[in-house]
Amino acid sequence: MAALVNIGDTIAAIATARGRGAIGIVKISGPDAASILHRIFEPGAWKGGTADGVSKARRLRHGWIRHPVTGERIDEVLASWMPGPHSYSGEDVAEINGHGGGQALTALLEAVISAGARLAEPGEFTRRALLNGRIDLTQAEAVADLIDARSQKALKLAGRRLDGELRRQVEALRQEVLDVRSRIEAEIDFGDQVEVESDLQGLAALIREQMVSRIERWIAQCDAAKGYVDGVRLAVVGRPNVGKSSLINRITKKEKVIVTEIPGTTRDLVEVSVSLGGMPITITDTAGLHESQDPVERIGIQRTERYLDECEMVVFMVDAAAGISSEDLRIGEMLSDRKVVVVQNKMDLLRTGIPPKVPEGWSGWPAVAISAKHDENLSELEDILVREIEAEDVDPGGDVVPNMRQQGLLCSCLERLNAAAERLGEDKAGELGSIELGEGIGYLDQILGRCEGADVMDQIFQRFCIGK
Ligand SMILES: Nc1nc2c(ncn2[C@@H]2O[C@H](COP(=O)(O)OP(=O)(O)OP(=O)(O)O)[C@@H](O)[C@H]2O)c(=O)[nH]1
Ligand SMILES: [Mg+2]
Repeated sequence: MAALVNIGDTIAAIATARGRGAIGIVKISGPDAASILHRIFEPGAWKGGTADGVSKARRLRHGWIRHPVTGERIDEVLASWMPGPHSYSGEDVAEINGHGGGQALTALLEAVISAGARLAEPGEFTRRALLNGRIDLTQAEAVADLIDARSQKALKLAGRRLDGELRRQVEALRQEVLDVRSRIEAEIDFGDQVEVESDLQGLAALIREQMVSRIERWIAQCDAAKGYVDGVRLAVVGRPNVGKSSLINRITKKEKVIVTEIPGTTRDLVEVSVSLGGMPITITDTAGLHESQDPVERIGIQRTERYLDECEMVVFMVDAAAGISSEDLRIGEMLSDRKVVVVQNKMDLLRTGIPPKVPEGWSGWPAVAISAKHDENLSELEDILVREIEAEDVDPGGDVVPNMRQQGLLCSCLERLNAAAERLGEDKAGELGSIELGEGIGYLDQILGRCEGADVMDQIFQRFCIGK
């Protein structure tokens, strides 16, 4: 990525997704974008068209791409060029709309590279937009978050950061912290003089009431949105043979995992991704929990137990027909501090149709009786899962919500601001308070992308796909 420090060259990449598709786009950005396009573009005999190539800015032009060395015609395309600074990267940009499909696009890209462009690094078009001042770091990150969005809500949250609103709010906060700092400095310098009223306590209160509370709200909103952004991990656990794998197959509507009447069928953790209520969910099938002598099964059980620490929610499945056993009670105890939904499976085998009463200790957990085999009550189960997951969610309304990186920096900033407020409450500790505030400002600067080293930027842009 070191090459990125130099943005003087011209880069190119396939901008559309890999695989079959009606249209695919190769994007070129840099000072030679137009000349590279002219070199390989042969205008079509369009009625009313001119033969001067794609000279008109921001107009699609029909034509052909020829390989600059072999002269071979590669694809029939629509091409355009957008002179900087009014382009995505802020540089001269050319775009070639060819036919989709891996081979056609690779051939197009190869022609562009042969004509003098360099293959772009991940996120390099966006990084150039940042370096050219067309967008700020919060907007650049919003682009990556938008592309990575796993739910409609995550998409909306990223969209709100795309227009720079977060930058404006963080900048406003930064200015307020800076103002407080200047006032402390003034106290330190002129504190002995009568004109300056000594009010370090008042400044501490101002930090707490105006700034700390705002950052805390941001952090809480990030936590609330986490499920929508990262997805929720959910494990299905229970004794062997209760029907855990059957449920996974029902929810995914595929024969994803092996189901047999032999207890101990599942040994590995098997993850599947589904969307419930617009939320991305990873459901994990696990090995049945019991005392096992089988060494392979025991490893599976250990993995299940470890995984419980990683997931946000547990579907605890029992066999309604067999009744609640002492093993179920043991598993229930193991789950006591988890977020649990109890599922009583195999209700089709219940002659009475009434599932066994759940033990006292489980009464805080929502319970539902289903038949995974006969597809009964599964939508009720899904409703309960969505409700339980959403119960954690606080709607941020129209607010901008920072992403995970920004949240981490806000947490660090919060610590420093709290420390500053504490210092200011102490006798003659104005200077220390000012240092803490300075560090807090440093974290806000990292959100804004100011004074970031190349390595930090590399890390941020590594998340991007090539061609963005
Ligand atoms: N009658 C009935 N049988 C079921 C139901 N769900 C699962 N079964 C059967 O119960 C047996 C075990 O099902 P699995 O889904 O493999 O159970 P599991 O909990 O994954 O078992 P392990 O992987 O061994 O822990 C299979 O024969 C299933 O067909 C149900 O709702 N009703
Ligand atoms: Mg299984």
